[in-house]
Amino acid sequence: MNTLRMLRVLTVATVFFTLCAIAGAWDVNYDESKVPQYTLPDLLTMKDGQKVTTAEMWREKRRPEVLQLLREFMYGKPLPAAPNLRFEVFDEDKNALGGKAVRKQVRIHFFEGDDAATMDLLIYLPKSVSGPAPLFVGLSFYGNHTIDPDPAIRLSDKWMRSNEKFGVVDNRATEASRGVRASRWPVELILSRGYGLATAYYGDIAPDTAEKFDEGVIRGFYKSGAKELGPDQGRAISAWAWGLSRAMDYFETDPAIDQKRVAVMGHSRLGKTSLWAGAQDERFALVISNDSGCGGAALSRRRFGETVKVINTAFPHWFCDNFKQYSGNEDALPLDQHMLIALVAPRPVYVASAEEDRWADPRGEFLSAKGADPVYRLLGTDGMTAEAMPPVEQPVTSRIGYHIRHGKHDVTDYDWQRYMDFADKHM
Ligand code: GTR
Repeated sequence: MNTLRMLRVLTVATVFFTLCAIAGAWDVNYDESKVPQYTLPDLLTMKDGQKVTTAEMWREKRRPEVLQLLREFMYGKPLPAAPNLRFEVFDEDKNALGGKAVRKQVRIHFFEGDDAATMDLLIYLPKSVSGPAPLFVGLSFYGNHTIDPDPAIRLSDKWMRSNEKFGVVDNRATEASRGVRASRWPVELILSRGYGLATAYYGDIAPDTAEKFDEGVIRGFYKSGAKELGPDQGRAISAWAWGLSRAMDYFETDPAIDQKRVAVMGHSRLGKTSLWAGAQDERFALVISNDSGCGGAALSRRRFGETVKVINTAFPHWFCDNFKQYSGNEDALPLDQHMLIALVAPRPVYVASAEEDRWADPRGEFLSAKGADPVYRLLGTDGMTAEAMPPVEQPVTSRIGYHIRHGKHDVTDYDWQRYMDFADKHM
């Protein structure tokens, strides 16, 4: 064999074995019978072994302990308060969407200085509601201008993942991006049911890449960026959740919005984010997870679909560095995702799955919602009334709500209709 040929064979072999190693290392399981036996940490037992028997004890002792565990080992400690927060309302139209809505756009300046991070909040409020309107708030993957074709929505000029189909060229949105994600944000349907909708682009807060995630708000606090973050400090998910709380800060100043009825909703990685935002910030009256999967509603210990190792490898910038020691080591976790959901108690929480979204482990999502039930009961609510996972499209609407719908990893009108039914009942 000549040298060139040998080199080629060697290269092909190296690539082949590397790919095998990755696939083997990830070893994704989709077989229910292969889900390992596991024991979840008991929500109502303190670290020192004491049993939590009253609502006060949950509130005063165990809740802070659980919150601390999730901060230290998974999502990280949050960013500090923003002392120089400023709201610049740069657009207001009392006759938007053909007269159905009031539209506002607000630039939230997180820091002083012209080139510091800002987040643009887009708000539609129903004109049919007299008095302050209840509202859903959520982050989007491609910017406010993608949620509706309304030409008055300011086009994002921030970094985003290039996407030919969505008109994102060289990491920037173009006019062709307008309305491309409208199917996930049925603005008129939401307004017709008497709710407002507010969105912001998650990349305004932290760009979603391992290389740049600190170029948004994180650098506003830590001048040399990610290098300064300790192993228990939050990264992108923590920053996105922090951003949602800053949106809430704005709502508190706007008399057209009912600040006591703000629901936080998110899909997928942004569903992990809405759960974490709602867990920490009790001003959110209702918390919704849409297909949030691993690191969101799904129990890590089941190791079904995406696992801790896969998520930490593919997205090293999402969770705090301490979480990486649990890659392939789930049984050692001092927490699991039922604890995240329990932090929302006694506020209503809704977990939604999709039948074909096995990567997100629908059963694991249901089981963590169910796992939070003892806390909800202790606090005097009906918790999760379903004993077992309900059939497809038969929603459970107790204080912990749940549905699994037909179809894929996505947000559909079916999901929104159920969220609004649930909000009508509980918020
Ligand atoms: C996937 C990731 C999931 C989920 C999803 C999304 O690549 O593995 O955890 O977050 O992305 O956000 O769409």
